[in-house]
Amino acid sequence: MQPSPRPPTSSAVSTAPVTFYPTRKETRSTCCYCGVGCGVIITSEGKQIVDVKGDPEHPANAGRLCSKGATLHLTTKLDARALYPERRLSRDLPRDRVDWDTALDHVVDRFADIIQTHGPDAVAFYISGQLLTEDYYVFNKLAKGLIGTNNVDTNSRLCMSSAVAGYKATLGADAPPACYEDIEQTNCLFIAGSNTAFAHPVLFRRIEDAKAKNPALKVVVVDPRRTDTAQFADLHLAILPGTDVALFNGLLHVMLWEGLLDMAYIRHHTEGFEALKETVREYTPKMVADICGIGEKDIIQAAKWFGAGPTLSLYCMGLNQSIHGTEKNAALINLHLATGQIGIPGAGPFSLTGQPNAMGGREVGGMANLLSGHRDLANAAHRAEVAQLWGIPEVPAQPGKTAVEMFEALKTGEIKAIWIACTNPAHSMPDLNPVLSALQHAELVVLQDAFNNTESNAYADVVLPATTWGEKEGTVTNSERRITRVRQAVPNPGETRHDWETVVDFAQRLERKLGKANLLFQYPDTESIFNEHRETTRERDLDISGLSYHILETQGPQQWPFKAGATQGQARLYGDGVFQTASGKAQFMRAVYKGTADKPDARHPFHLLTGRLRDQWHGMSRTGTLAQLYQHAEEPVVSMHADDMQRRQIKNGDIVNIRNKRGNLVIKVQQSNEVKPAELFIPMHWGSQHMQGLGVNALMPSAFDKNSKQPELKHTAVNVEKLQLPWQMTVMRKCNQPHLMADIRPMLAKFDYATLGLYGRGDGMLILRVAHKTAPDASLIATLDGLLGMVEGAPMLQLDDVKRGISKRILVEAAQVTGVRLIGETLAAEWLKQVMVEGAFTDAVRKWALAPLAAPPTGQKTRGKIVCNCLDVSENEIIDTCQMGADLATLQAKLKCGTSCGSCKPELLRLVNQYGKNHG
Ligand SMILES: Nc1nc2c(c(=O)[nH]1)N[C@H]1C(S)=C(S)[C@@H](COP(=O)(O)OP(=O)(O)OC[C@H]3O[C@@H](n4cnc5c(=O)[nH]c(N)nc54)[C@H](O)[C@@H]3O)O[C@H]1N2
Ligand SMILES: Nc1nc2c(c(=O)[nH]1)N[C@H]1C(S)=C(S)[C@@H](COP(=O)(O)OP(=O)(O)OC[C@H]3O[C@@H](n4cnc5c(=O)[nH]c(N)nc54)[C@H](O)[C@@H]3O)O[C@H]1N2
Ligand code: SF4
Ligand SMILES: [Mo]
Repeated sequence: MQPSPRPPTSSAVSTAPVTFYPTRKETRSTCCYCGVGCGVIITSEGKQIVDVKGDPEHPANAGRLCSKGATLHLTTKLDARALYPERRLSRDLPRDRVDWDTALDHVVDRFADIIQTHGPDAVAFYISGQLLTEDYYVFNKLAKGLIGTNNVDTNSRLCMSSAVAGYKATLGADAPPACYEDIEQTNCLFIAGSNTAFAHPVLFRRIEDAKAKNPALKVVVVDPRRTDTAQFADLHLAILPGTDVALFNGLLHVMLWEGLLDMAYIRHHTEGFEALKETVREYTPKMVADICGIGEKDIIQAAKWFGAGPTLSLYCMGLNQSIHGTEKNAALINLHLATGQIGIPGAGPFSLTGQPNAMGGREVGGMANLLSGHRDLANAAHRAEVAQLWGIPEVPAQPGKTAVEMFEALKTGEIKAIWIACTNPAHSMPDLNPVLSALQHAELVVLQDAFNNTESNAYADVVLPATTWGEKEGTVTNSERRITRVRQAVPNPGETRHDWETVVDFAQRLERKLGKANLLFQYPDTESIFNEHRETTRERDLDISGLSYHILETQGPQQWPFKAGATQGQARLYGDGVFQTASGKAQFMRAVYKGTADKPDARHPFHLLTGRLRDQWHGMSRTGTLAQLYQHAEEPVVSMHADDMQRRQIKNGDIVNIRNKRGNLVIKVQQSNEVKPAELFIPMHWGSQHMQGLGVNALMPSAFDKNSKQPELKHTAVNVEKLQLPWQMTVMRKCNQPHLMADIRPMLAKFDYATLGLYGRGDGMLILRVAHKTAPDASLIATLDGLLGMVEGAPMLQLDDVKRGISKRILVEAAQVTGVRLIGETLAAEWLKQVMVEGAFTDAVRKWALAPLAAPPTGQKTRGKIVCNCLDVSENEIIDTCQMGADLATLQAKLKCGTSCGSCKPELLRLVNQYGKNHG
């Protein structure tokens, strides 16, 4: 779809929704992806969102969007949406469409029955950092306030809980002290376990700008992989996985030795330094270099830059997702405290949040160990305060189950019913096999999701369809503590309901059923929920008692704290050196290096790392519906170093089995110099919706940090074995049938290797790639041909050479190639993909289709992956131009790549460095 022409910009009050002419409306809201929290302006016509652009007035992005945010309007088709409530009465029956009353009364009856028979801890809620603050608030109150269980945990346990624990252990409260503007004011950016170029792209644009303006700015990146972020750095510390604590202790050791610490700050504002000194004494550069697998000189260099400051640390899952994630966080915060680099411009430990409202979830205390307003469940006074605010006798003291524990308890039957909202645990939890068996054996699984194309959907007894981006009202908080309004641009599609409405409706029904007075859930709108939440923050570190929807409407997004009487929020915290601890002093934490849960051994010689792709979002229920977003990384692959490939006689594109004691994964190999020898990388996004098997989480350990309970989703040890799967098939089909992908999906499991995805622009095409030990049953292929509409009588060219095992089918409709099915050698697939993108049925295609040859006609060039998705510029075009001596500016001028959203800029720079004239 082409973006529609834009109406003239308005001079009206900037933060209010603006209407231009009757059919077209502009609505200010936020991007629903990452924690940068970019403001967007949605253009809609009636029920349809037709365009999106960055909000120039939003402080997080000043009008910018990344490749995901800029394509949000193209992801609003309804094909993959959950639009109606569904229910099944028993596991062997399919789900039927039912009305809301039937669905909710069913869940109420089942919950009430289980609670009355087995007690409130037999039910659980597993929710999400992608819910809005108001949604989150009512879920939390439903569990802890009405039902009386603390079994409410969220996917933030897989994401931010080590950051929370790290902040609390050192600074006394869960508050990121810095803000985005610090990027422009710092002299040393210390980026640890964060691939900002991919995961927080608009922030990375600010980093590029800051570096351009201030060449003295040093960027240090700590990441085992040579990511685009790492390649941008002045210094890349490619540590061995899991060794961050040793590195941070080593940096402190050097800074102590070099006299780079702020002893006055340590004396006046901290406690515990003497003990920490004891710990870091042994972390000499030599010892740290050995543990981390890096050079001593680099450790000393990093320490000097960090010590000189001002230093801003940006960190994310490389620190949090670890069995000692809390220590990794605290050891880094120690460095800021010891150098006094906190509370001043350009400095501070800044944990980047992943999900758009990870922060909001923490604010309302929507986790098994937290309570509203950054309170602790373990604290009796906090429990009493919340009980009073809610007007109930008490909040239960028994701690709830955290994510991993919750699914374990579901498996043993201790928890009988689970309500999952806005997350897809059948894809994103570690060690998936037991998780799936838990879902399989649960008495009741309720799934509240906006989409149907998720792994968890198959396990749901009840589906409650939710509104999503562009359809919801409420607020979210981004990484820098900034609260923004989320606004509804178009009416609810189908019978979808807002998440908070579903919870409130359910709660009122449950109150009646349990014979309780109908008082706890009286909310006419999200504003009334926000106002109650606001009350819980009064006098707390995140105090927003001065904030209101009205202020957000008229003055735009605001940072917390925002106390009563204030005219604005606070950009930085702890400027006064007073912390939220009993003594008012920050606490150094003695962090000791402990390594990873799984350690490579002779049978599992590889470190396997996981992380994100630039253009996909988690389980891909939204991004996976848009062909364009597959162009940068088209199919699941494992990245492997050339030395390992050579040693094991593996070629690019070979299929391997990756295995450990928990499970296996059959996947294609891609040679990569981003990983070191003995290191592999697999993106977290691909699951059973896109490939045979469960994806990488079949292999990941559920071992977690004992403090934060966050599992080690970043690392495991595996073996790799090359597979011989000689029977191969590639299918490509223009996507003019909305349900084709869903129809083909169940076939993936029938092959030894299979992947399913999209490609191209506009509606694009579907691509199915299959490999199998021997030729599969003919009926399977016949079924597939039927789904594709590539059967006898269809307008297609067909060639079957049984002896060679080659079968070709080319579907030609209105002089366009709209379908390809190749069996046998699939060498021509890349060329035919390009033919399909361009559409035209040519003589070359006709000749090839009727010849018993597999290879494409000579002289055909493939484009390679699309690096610039906005302007459709491919890697091969960029490399060719680089080889003619182009620098970044010339590339941008000639090919226009990197001139729109800028998400590809780090990669362009890397290609210039790799292939440019001066670099050979
Ligand atoms: N495109 C895109 N952006 C996203 C998301 C998405 O799905 N897609 N998801 C959002 C969410 S919820 C989150 S939490 C963030 C995550 O954002 P990031 O944490 O930046 O992303 P990841 O790729 O998961 O992991 C970051 C890096 O950690 C490295 N790493 C692995 N082990 C270690 C280690 O032991 N030490 C160190 N120092 N590094 C290690 C990996 O190599 C990887 O490059 O992204 C957010 N943004
Ligand atoms: N191996 C490995 N595993 C990981 C990670 C990793 O780095 N490596 N990262 C972990 C991290 S940090 C995270 S955050 C998790 C993310 O894992 P998940 O939370 O499972 O990821 P999503 O696919 O974003 O799930 C969000 C779900 O909410 C639905 N949805 C979207 N909008 C709405 C809405 O408005 N309302 C409702 N009710 N539903 C909606 C979507 O369709 C989708 O099914 O994965 C974790 N798992
Ligand atoms: S950086 Fe991209 S994904 Fe993140 S909020 Fe901004 S536009 Fe959305
Ligand atoms: Mo996350």
